[in-house]
Amino acid sequence: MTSPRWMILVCFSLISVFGTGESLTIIVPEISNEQNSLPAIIAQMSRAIADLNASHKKLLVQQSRSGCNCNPSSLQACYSQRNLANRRLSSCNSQVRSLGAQRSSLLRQVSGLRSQYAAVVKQRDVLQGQLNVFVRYQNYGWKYYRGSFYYFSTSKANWQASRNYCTARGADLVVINDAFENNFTREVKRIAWIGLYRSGSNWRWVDGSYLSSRASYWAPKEPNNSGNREDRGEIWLYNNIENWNDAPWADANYWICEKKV
Ligand code: MAN
Ligand code: CA
Repeated sequence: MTSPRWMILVCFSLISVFGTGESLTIIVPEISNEQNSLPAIIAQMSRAIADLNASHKKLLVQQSRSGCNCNPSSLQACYSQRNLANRRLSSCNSQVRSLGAQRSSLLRQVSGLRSQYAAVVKQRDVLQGQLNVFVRYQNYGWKYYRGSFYYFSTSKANWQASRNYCTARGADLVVINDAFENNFTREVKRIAWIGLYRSGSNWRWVDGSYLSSRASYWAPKEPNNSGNREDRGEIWLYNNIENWNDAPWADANYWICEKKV
């Protein structure tokens, strides 16, 4: 393209070479040529400007679609939106952390509740078992007293046969542990076998324990091992607190069974 500046430059060059006198005749046709082409140049430039405007518009559209506008006030709005978004994000993060902590605390609570549940189930089963025992002995007609069921026999047998009757029913001959139980068993008002036997020079109960002097209720002068053949304990002088006697195992007596529950 030929620009006016370029033409002026040509003019000065021609003047300097040929002098002002004769050179004008050469330059004038050149200028008039340039003048003729100006409208075309202007049209061309107008098209270029229109193209630029079009592409600028396009870019602006693209920019607005991309959600960002580059003019200062829009940028300011963008920054404040970004700051707001950052604040929301950090608040979200702290909520996530707090929820995580709540979750682990809840998980701990759940595992605690699980073990409590297991313990309660275990207790329930123990209680159910005890209840079953209660129902069974109640139905046999046994008497409940202070944690045990008792059976007072209505027939007589030797000590071992009496014991066998009790063990066949999940019980054993009575073990008398204290004054309450002693008084309760005296109510039989009969001579009756109890779970006491001589082992060498010691007296022992059928549960394996040794007779304690604190809970011993021999009648006066008993045990005397009369005839050197008395090796089992019986309720004898049942009207007295101190009522037991030692007697031969083969004697036929009533008996008392006990089942601890
Ligand atoms: C008397 C006392 C008792 C003994 C019986 C045996 O009653 O000597 O100690 O056991 O006889 O029959
Ligand atoms: Ca005796």
